[in-house]
Formats: sequence, structure tokens, C-alpha cells
Amino acid sequence: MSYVERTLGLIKPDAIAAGHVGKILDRIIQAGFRIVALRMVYLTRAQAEAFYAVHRSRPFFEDLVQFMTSGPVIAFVLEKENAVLHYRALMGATDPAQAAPGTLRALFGQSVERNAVHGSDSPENARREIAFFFSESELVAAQALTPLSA
Ligand code: FUP
Repeated sequence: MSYVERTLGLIKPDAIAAGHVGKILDRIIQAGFRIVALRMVYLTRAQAEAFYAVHRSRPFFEDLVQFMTSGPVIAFVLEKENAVLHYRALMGATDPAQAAPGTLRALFGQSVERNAVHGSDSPENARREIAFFFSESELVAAQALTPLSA
């Protein structure tokens, strides 16, 4: 069954530094996602550690936190039928070298760590990650401003 769902996406510091923001957002919009909320933020170390807490014991954790705090990220909430799965498909595999041709990570990622974009991996994590970046009132306000026919 398919139903309208929300997911949380990030454009990571590598893709912002490389000037890929416009191209990435355009591909997301062309793929049929509606952007419900969006903002650029500098994550603090504590925020990056909390966001990736599930990876805390992994060997790459320290490097990942360093990278994610090396510059701003752009956080956004996407809406679409089966948004979580569809956005994961648009992103491609974690390792850009393994990502299918035409996916965001294949096009814009440099390495497993510097892989351009993030997307929630389940509806439960999407809810947690959306709340990490956006308040309920921001999401409601954004929805009210977006034409329903869009
Ligand atoms: P994904 O859900 O595709 O973002 O992948 P994971 O949750 O497995 O990993 C989260 C992030 O950890 C990746 F985006 C990049 C980083 N990572 C590494 O730096 N090295 C690894 O070996 C695996 C993941």
C-alpha cells in the first residue's frame, strides 16, 4: 500500500562546498517530492553526535562527526507517497562507488563518508529526524503556505 509520508533529508558539507545544492534540490523536485520545510544549519559537535548516536561505537564515528561539523548542512523535509523508500532510491547506496547510475550519491558523492546526502532509513527514524531539525509549528506553517494543488 502506498500513502503520503514524510522523510528527512540532508545535503552534507561536501556537496554544499562543491556547489551542488541547486542540482540536488532540482533532482529531488523533478522526482516528485514536495519540500515541506528547509533550512541551512551548522551542527554543533553535540548535535552531530546525537544525530548519528546509533553509530557511536563504530570506528568511523569520530571522522563522521568531524566531517558533519566541518561546514553547514541543509536539512529538509520531503513529502511524497512512500517518501522514505523513494528518497532512499533517489540517493543510492551509502558508498557512491556502489550507488546506481543517476542516483544523487553516484552523481555527487566522493566517498563513503563524503557521500553528499542523507535520508531517513525508516518512517520511525524519519519522525525522529524531522523533530531533530524542525518544530511542529514550522511544519504546519510550511504546509499552510504550500498550494495544495502543487
Ligand atoms: P546511510 O543510511 O546510507 O546514510 O548509511 P549508514 O546509516 O550505514 O551510515 C551513515 C553514515 O555514516 C554514512 F552516510 C557515512 C558514514 N559511514 C562512514 O563514514 N563509513 C562507513 O563505513 C559507513 C558509514
